Amino acid sequence: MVGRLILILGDQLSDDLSALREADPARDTIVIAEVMGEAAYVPHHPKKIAFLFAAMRKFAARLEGQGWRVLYTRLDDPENTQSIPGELIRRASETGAVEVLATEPGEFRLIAALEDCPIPVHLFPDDRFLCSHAEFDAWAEGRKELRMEWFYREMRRKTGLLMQGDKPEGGKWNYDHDNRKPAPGEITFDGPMRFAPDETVEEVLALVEERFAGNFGTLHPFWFATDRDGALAALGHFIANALPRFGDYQDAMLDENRFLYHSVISMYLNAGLLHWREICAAAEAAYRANEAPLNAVEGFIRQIIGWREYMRGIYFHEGPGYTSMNALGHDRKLPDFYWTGDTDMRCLSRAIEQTRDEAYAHHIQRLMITGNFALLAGIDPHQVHEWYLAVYADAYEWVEAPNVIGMSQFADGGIVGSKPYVSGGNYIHKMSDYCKKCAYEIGDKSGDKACPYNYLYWAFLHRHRENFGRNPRMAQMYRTWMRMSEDKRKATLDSAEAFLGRLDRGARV
Ligand code: FAD
Ligand code: DLZ
Repeated sequence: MVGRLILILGDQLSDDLSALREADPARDTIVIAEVMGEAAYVPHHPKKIAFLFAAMRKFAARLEGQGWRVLYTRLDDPENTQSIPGELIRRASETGAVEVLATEPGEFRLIAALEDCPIPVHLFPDDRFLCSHAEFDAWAEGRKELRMEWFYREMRRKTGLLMQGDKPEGGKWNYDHDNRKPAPGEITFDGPMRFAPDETVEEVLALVEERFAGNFGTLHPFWFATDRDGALAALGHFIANALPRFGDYQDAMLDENRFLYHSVISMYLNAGLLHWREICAAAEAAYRANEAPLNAVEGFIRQIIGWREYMRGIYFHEGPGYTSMNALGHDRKLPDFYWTGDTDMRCLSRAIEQTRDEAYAHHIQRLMITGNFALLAGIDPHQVHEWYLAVYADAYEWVEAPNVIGMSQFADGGIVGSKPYVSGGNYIHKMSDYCKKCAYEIGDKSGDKACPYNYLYWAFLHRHRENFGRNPRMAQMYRTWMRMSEDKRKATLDSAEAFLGRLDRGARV
């Protein structure tokens, strides 16, 4: 019988992959390939590239150890065609294979490329997720609004996680109102588990250093896990040391602490080194053993079976046009400081610096610092999307795009959110200590020294009054705006205009 090729992509590094289940080790050949087509379609952070290449090399060795025949292409292999379809064609001619089995990729771009491949590629559903496309579509069918909370309750029922029969544990589905404490003075968690580079990682670091030196992001020190055992250890470290306080300080931010009580496992989960079920089971077990409170465990599980699954559902439900949506008509260029951190706004410079150093920022930094600023300043959402896709180690379009185009930039016109996530500086001041070291004055609402978030916030509401003026969830803010004196409103709008002018001229802000 003629053998087939089994394609495994860089974010499909799971033993229990649908394409692998279909394969026969006696006749099929696995193809794994480091290619510029994937490594350069956006300028990925060097840590993200190194993480994936090292994890791909180790996963290939693991499969070989299990008895699979693996054809692995290294980036610097002279025969490398530098694209996934190109490698499939090359490997097919080497092996005589006439078809390819693959698990569905997480980006429409690559799905289309595989569909156009001259060799037939059979795509199997990516069932490493809890909710299939068909199940999400059925849930969405006929609903006026696709709100995450309702979807999440379905997923709780489906999994039985934190359930007492058909009732939610503790009587409530969602403990979010307990999860908004500002940053405490002292953090008792010293951050994610760090892994010293081994020989495979060192080899990849040298390659990435040579080939991707111009990309935004620092490669060293490189501390990510690059195999399943490491990822499991990092998960255990979080569950034992940080989960109990995850809920309380989920929305907090600190100038000197990059991780607070966050798990920092998204890059492992999204690459396939961890599975949602084992993560949620570990969190639930900590609750049942009285080692973590309900607000923390519910909040954490909600991120994974709620937000994560919901975002993927939205991406595939909305289709390839989603990333081009621009409901608010924003067209300003992404400021250069997103690539340097060179801004006097302390919160932005710190969030961007840590993104540069770690290929990581936690949710509130992504949403309320970099995302909030881009939305208030009217930046082109496609440029914002490409930035997020490039700079974070956990970024793939299926999860990044609904978070950016939908949740953060409201460019989808309200598919993900019922109102835009915008705030003035006061929210940042309340939830962080950035403002203490900022060159701008958080208490000033207009003028050269005022925190730009303050006046940009009102200018955004004013600019989009036709869109949001009748939104009941925003009525209070519009009433506050209209109660301000005309002089105050004018000073606010003038400050915003002057600031945006400076931004457009490329002046330091
Ligand atoms: P924790 O705070 O410890 O949360 C636990 C897990 O829950 C995460 O590991 C992640 O798997 C999941 N999760 C939490 N929130 C979300 C969410 N909104 N959507 C999907 N999963 C979620 N997450 C990505 O995985 N990839 C992205 O490219 C990405 N881009 C984002 C862009 C913006 C503008 C925003 C606002 C959020 C984005 N997120 C993205 C969601 C979230 O910020 C990250 O999942 C989280 O910061 C990862 O860090 P952590 O592992 O420490 O998460
Ligand atoms: C992100 C990424 C990078 C940087 N490099 C590769 C690669 O060389 N080979 C590969 O198979 N996958 C890579 N990936 C992950 C893919 O881009 C990812 O599979 C698609 O974007 C679909 O989610």
